[in-house]
This record gives sequence, C-alpha cells and structure tokens, in this order.
Amino acid sequence: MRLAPCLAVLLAGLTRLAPSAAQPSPSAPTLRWSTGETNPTRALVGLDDDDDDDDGVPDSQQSPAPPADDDRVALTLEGIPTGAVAVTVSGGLRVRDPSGALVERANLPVRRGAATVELVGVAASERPDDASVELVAGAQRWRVAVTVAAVTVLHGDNAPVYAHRDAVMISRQVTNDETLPRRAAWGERSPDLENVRAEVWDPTPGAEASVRWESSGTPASFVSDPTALRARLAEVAMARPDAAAPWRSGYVRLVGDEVDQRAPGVEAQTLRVALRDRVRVRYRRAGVAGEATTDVRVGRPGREDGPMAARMVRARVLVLRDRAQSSGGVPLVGGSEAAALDIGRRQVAIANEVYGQCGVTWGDPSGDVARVVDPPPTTMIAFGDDHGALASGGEVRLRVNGVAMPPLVTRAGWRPVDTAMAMAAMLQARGYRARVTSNPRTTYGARPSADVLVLDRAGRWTTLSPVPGSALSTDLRQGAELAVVDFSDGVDEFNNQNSTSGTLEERALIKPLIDDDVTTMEMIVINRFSRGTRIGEAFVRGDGGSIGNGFLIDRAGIAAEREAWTQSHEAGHILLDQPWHPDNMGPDRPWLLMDADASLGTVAGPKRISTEECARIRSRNGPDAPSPLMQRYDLGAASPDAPRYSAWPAQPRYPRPSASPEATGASAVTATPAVTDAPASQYGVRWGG
Ligand SMILES: [Ca+2]
Ligand SMILES: [Ca+2]
Ligand SMILES: [Ca+2]
Ligand SMILES: [Ca+2]
Ligand SMILES: [Zn+2]
Repeated sequence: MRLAPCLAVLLAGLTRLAPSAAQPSPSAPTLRWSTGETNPTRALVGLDDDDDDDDGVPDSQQSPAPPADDDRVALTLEGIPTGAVAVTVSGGLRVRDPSGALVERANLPVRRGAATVELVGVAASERPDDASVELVAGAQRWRVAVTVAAVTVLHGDNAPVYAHRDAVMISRQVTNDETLPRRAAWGERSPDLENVRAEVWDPTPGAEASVRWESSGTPASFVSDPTALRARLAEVAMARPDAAAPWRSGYVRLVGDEVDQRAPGVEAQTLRVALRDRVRVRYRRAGVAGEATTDVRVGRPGREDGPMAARMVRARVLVLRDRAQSSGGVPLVGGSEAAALDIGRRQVAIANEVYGQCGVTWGDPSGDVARVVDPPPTTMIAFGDDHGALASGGEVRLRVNGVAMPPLVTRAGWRPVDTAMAMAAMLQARGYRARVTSNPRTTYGARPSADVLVLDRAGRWTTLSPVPGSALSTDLRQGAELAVVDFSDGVDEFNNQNSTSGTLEERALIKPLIDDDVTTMEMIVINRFSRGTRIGEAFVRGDGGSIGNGFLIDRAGIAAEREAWTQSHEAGHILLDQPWHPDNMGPDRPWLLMDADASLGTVAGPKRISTEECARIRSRNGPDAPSPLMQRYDLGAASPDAPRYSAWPAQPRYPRPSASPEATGASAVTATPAVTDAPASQYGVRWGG
C-alpha cells in the first residue's frame, strides 16, 4: 500500500509550495478541490470503506471504483496550457487512471485547458498529513498533504456498521424513552442497539470536532429526487479521550415519521428515515480542504435473507364508491375521485412509516397500489347464514343477470355446503363460474354456512335477484339469502360470536373484491360500520376464516391516521397471522401496534412492532412461506466477490478499541418503556378483529 522509499525520496524532491500566492487571473493555473477550495496545501480525504453501489464489496476494495461511488474526490486543474497532468499519490491514497484503475501514478489528459483528477482513500492515515498528492502540469507543480480520515457509523454497542454487509434500522422503541442515552460518554453503550453514533478517525490534534448527519431517499424508498434531503442533524459534537482514539458523537435514533422526529426532549437526536434510504455522516476540519463521508443504508437489499433484508407486502388499497360510477356513484371518503385516491395513497405512506421497523414496505404510495372502485353488485348467495342449519327440503329460485335459473331442489339433511355445491354445479352447467366458500361456524351456529360467488364466463360479477312472485328459498330451516351491500346504513360489523365468518354484508363486500391471489392483501375503505363499535376489521386467514387476507377500515379509522395507525394494526393481524392482541393475554402496553384499543397521536402512540413480531411476519409471510404476502424488494446485484467480504475486515481499519472491553455496566438491557400516564379519555378506542 505504501510507496517504496526510493519513490518517496523522488517525490520529496518534487515538492514545492502550491502557487496559492499567485495573482488570480483567468489564465493562472488553479487547483480546485472538490469542496471548492483553490490551491490548498492540506486536505482531508475520506477512507472509502462504504458500499455506494450496494454490491457487497467495500468500495475501497474495488478497482475500478464503482460509478455510484460518491467518495471519490474530484480535483480540477484549470488554466493549464496543453498536454497531460502527471499525478503521483502516496500513503493511503490512490488516483484513478483513464481506465478507471486505482493506481499510485497516472498521466491524465488535459482538455480545453483543464483536467480532472480523481482520488480515493484506501487506507486510513496513521499520522496527520501522512499521505499526499503531487500534480505536475508543464512547469506547474502542486503538492497537497492529505490525511485520510475514516468516518464510521456505530451501533449501540459501538460496533461498526460495515455498509457492505450491515445496515441501520428504524427504531422500535418509544422515541424519547430511556433506551436513548441523552448524553453518552465515549465508551458508553446504548441499551437499544439500534441507536447509532458517529465515529471519526482523524489523527490530527484538535480540541473539538463535529459531524453532520443526513438522510436522503432513493428510488427504492419512493423519493423522486434523491438529491433532496429527507432530514439532517447539523453540527453534532464529538469527543475523544485523546488523539490516539477516534472521535465519537452522542447517540442518534432513526425514526420513521414526523411525530417521532419531533419527540419532546430528544429533537436533536432523531433522524427521520425510510426503508432503503441512505444515511450519511459528513466530517470536515476547519482550515483544511475536503470532506470525509460515509453512507449506510436503512435495511439490507432484498436479495438477502436476514432480518434486515427489504421486503414488500403485496397490498392493494381499494376505496369504495357508494354505488357504481356508471350510476353516479361517488367515493365513500374524500368527496371526489382525486381526494379519495389521495386518502388511499396516504394510508400506504403511513403503513410504510410503521412497517419500516420490520424492513417491510407496502410499495410506492404514488403508484397504482391505491384505487377507487365500485362496490360489488349482489353477486353472491348464502346458505345457512349465521346458523349453519341443515336443509329441511325445498326449492331455491334465482335469477342471474335477470335470467331465471331452474329451481334447485334441496334435500332434507343437506349441509349448507352441500346446497352450495349443488347450486354451483347447476350454474356451471349453464356457463357461469361459481365459487363455493365455506364459512367457519359461528359460536352459536350448528355448522358452517356456505356462500356461492357467481361470475359470468368472462369472470365479471353477475347480479343475482329473486324470481318475481317466488320466494328465494322455500327451505325454511336452512334458508338462502342474497348478499347485498348497502352503504346507506353502514356495513354490518361482526361481533365476537361471528367474527371468524364475518357478517353477510361483510362477506358480500370482501369476497368479490378479494381476488383469487392469496398472495395479496386488500385494504377496503368503507364509510362506517352500522353500529359504530369499531373502525377497522381484519379477516385473518390463519384462524380458519374463509376470507383470506383482507380488512375493512372506515372513515373514523382513516381519520385517526397517525393516532391509531388502524391500517397498520389491521394489516398486522394478517401479516402476523394472528387474530388476537398481546394485551389479551399479557400486560397492557399501549405503545404497541397490536395493542387492542390504544390511540394516541404522540410518540407513545400504538405503532411499535417488536423484534419477535417482525420475525414472525417474515416467517409467516416471507418469500419462502407457503402463500407469502411479501416479496423480496430492492434486490440489487451482488458482486461475485461479495462472499470474500462476508467477514471483512479481519482487523479494524484504523486504531480503535475492540468492541468488548468498553462496557460500562449498561449491558444489553431490553428496557421497558415508561408507561405514559395519560387519562383514559385521551385514548380513543380501536376495535379490531
Ligand atoms: Ca461496493
Ligand atoms: Ca464509497
Ligand atoms: Ca459514500
Ligand atoms: Ca348495510
Ligand atoms: Zn386488532
């Protein structure tokens, strides 16, 4: 890595003061550093150990440096007559030659009186200014003494985040709880290991230093302008015990939404991020040209399998109209098609803020994930609804799209599913598509009821109606009912006895709207529930419900937005494959997303997902699950060399104590957040399935 002694002697002979005292004139040759300084004599270059191209190989170990690398330092020589620039570097610096290779000497072309020189820091300095770059253009010579400084993000246990194989994550704790150290001694650990701090190795003596933190979006985090910052923390002070140790900042917590970003008491310690954002730390030293930076990503690329690998829920948000658009229907929320769509998209944006904790996104809120749709017509018939009684014998008479079907004769003793199968067979024989679903038995029912969804040959909804002058069914014990959606009096909600089957009106809505694809989850936006006892209801496949992967949310649930996180709570039942709530069987922890009845628009509001819940979501609905609701997301491309760097580096890349001996007693404590002692009236109620 270092230059041979004979070459170093040669370079020393070439050393000359930079022509900084020269009179500025258009023709005066000028060396301009990437950060704007002209003719500097000293500069900082960052050690390029991050992984800007996300290929699993530290950029400093790649030659040529990847095009996405933003740690290359571009110097510009201006006002040079002709010819070429001879560049020689020493110490932990390399120069990029015309082929892109990182070398110690290069001749670079001059075009129109200018040349660009690109430097990369590949090894951290041991002493101040122990690296250099020499540039010779004709009779002009420059020498810049360089310190290669290393900027690193540390986890809560002070272990480095090596960007090519590690990442940072959105906090799962209440933002201003005691697991975020307000002031941290140099060697202090954070009880929450997901808190991060900056470490800067710069051997130059000095009494104070600071860094900037920035987060910015990427196409994978649905930001159209990646150059715009999402959030920043300016001038975060650092300290070190002596110049033989790196500088360290206090702890910073990565948060997913505005409320957390403004958490009282820790405003200077929160940085807002989204899944697959970039988090950058920037370091400069006064009086010296240049800047050292490093980037880490929020979550790992989706090609990986670990707990941080990015995943996308295949979600669809359907905002319903009160009736078909062709009949003058208008959306049930928002008042206009555009406003309704906007509401649907905002639900996706909010869910992304919450599920970022698990490395999960619902997709691009501005994409086609949200739609405004017509309610289904009466396209389903139910047998033995609610009670599940056996048939006593009779006839079912039905019209499909106005055409009378032959009477279906039921036999005494048929179960609802037998009647449904017979009806389906009769309809299929006439060219319709009929799908039979059996509903779980209600608590008080005799046995499961059954539904028949009737589509035409092309798979479109049909309209079912009774035959005029006839009863729909003369079988008085089992009975038959048409499944009608009527929003004028709200949607009948289920109670604890029939929650697994859902009410007939709920099934009339959900079964036609949920497509056959069991790997999607639909969120269905309605006006209200009839009795107003709840604001969202999930239908969870795992508890035996025949309706898979869907949930209803009403206007109140929508209006609660970032207070109840209703959309995320109901989806949580589906993704966790779990109908009950943690507080049904354990202590009340109202800050948890899956708490049954919490609602609070503060940092203590119900939106935290535990590590165990995130793991369960991945095991139940990860890409290797039997019918997964989540896909790999933002896969990226790994370098074939990546496996060689799976444990890199073997030794720290600059002098730093190993992670173990610096514990200060605050070992891996999983602290319990303080219970917010709010009056009950502050809590709204969110009932769920
Ligand atoms: Ca790389
Ligand atoms: Ca880089
Ligand atoms: Ca970078
Ligand atoms: Ca109704
Ligand atoms: Zn619930």
